[in-house]
Amino acid sequence: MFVSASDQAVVLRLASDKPGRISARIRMSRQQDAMVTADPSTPNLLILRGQVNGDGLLFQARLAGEARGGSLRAEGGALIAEGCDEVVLRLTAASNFNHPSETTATSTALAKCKRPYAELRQRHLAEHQVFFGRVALELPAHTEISKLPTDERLARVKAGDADESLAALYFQYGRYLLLGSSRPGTLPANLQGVWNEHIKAPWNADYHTNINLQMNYWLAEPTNLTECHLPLFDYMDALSKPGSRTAKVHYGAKGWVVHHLSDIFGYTAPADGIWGVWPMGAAWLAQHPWEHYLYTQDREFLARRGYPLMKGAAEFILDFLVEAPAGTPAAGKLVTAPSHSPENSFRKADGTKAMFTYAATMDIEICRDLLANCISATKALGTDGEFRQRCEQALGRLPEIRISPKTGRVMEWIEDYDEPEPQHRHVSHMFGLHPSQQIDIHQTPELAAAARKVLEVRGDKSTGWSTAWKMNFWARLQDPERAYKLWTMLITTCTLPNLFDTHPPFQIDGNFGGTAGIAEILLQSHLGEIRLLPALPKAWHTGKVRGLKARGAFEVEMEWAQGRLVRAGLKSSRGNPVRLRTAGLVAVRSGGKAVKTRMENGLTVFETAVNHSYEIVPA
Ligand code: FUC
Repeated sequence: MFVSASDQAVVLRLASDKPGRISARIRMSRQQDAMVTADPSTPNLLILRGQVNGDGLLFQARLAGEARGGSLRAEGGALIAEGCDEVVLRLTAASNFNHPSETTATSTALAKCKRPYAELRQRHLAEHQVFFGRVALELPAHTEISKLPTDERLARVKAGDADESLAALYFQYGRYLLLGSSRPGTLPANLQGVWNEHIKAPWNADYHTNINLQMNYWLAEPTNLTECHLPLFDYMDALSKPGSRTAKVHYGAKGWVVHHLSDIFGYTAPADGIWGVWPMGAAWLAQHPWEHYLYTQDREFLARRGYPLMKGAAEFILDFLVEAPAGTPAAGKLVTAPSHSPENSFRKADGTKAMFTYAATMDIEICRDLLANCISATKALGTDGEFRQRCEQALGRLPEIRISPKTGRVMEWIEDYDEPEPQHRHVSHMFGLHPSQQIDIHQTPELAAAARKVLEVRGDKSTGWSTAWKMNFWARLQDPERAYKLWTMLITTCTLPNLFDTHPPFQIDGNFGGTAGIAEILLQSHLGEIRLLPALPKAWHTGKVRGLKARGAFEVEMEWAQGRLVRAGLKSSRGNPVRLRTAGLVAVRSGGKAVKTRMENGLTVFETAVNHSYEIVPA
């Protein structure tokens, strides 16, 4: 059975090695809101027709059976196969969400996938492998264990046995899941990807934007699935319209805003509870088109799609920021208000619990990220000088990230409040460490040390996505064994037998965040540097990877043994210069010749040419 993107159908083949042995009663069903009938005008066709809750979206599925040998007939809402050599089933489905008619959509799709089974399968494989085959990862493997079924491997690891290549499988599975839930032209991956099994899904299988939706896409660029990122931009385009209405109605502001949850019907207003008053969703999402540009260097995309989304999000922020009054810790600075640090609370001086404040650290970090990215985008495009100036002025007036004199930790709020829940799963003020780069072990070591203290107190044990995020934090802090510990916790405490992440319940963000974390352990490329094997744990002492992407439009392969780089290959598709951070000195060659390098602050720097490959070996 396979789900074919090229033929937009689920295809299932039932066969036997002996003739005439396939007899089956084949049905379609849904718990509610749908009816199945055989289509009287077409042989061997079942149609499921339904409407969500009786008044929502219309949906339909068509199941067509085709038999070789024996007999096949539709009877009482089922297909009855008797004594067949083979039965092939083709299933198409659609709703009227993005089709004018679910009936036309399903019947057209069915008419299009008439090809023989073998051809459908071949087309499916060819299409899939274009994406999937770009990346290969090998970690220390035990051949016999690698052959065991995944649930058995997981059970062994949960019992404390080593199985490093399970991380490689998990990594590829994460890529597979993104490919299966975020192909160009579809909706982006929701909280369950596309694998929600409930009528009423946890959190409505929607798009939460205070971590979850963004985490779903952290792997898209580094793991070479840039096309899978595109549905997110379509979704952002769609949200930006209702989002600009919400900005106007709720804040009297220009631009567009999204609060902590959103859905495919354009929900952008505050929801759920007081933690819903978090107008930073669009500003955080706007990091994604910029990242897409950084990895691809596609200026056309930036000009046409990326920058307009970023600018709209920044216009809201520029209107939303207010000057903090005299006598406050941020007096004269531009701050967000109201503000809160996603879903966390603090204790006020009188001992009561509160959620609202102004200038929560994450807000300011998101604003800094967005404004800085907009400035870079206007420079890259050579446009919008006036807007750039507005961004520059605001950027210069944001409060700094503060370290608590009391605890030595990065402060989560503008004041040094006590925390009623010090181990809260959200670690929002670490946005500056990852996915942003305002806190860095090499470039801002004091902040990095203070971030470390935050993570120590937050603790390692948490829910699925939170564990995955912490894995990325420790990779950024270049602490290999701690990143590995978080990986081990992710796989042993937050993973279901089919490798789905569990919050609990099943939530796909942890899979995607964990996959991104594995990439982050192997390769980093923020702050204009490329870092090879920045957080390689002892257990992954020997391995190989190819096809990872680095910002600046580079593709990287690496081979390592006994924890040391043996060689790396780097393909430059846009001819950008490389600034390389490696554990020891390296030599660079291209086309059999030595490439001239220079050292700058411990980095190996060299120029590259468009579509040239470079070999990096320990000197
Ligand atoms: C955020 C998280 C929850 C959950 C939900 C879908 O609000 O705080 O833990 O993951 O999204």
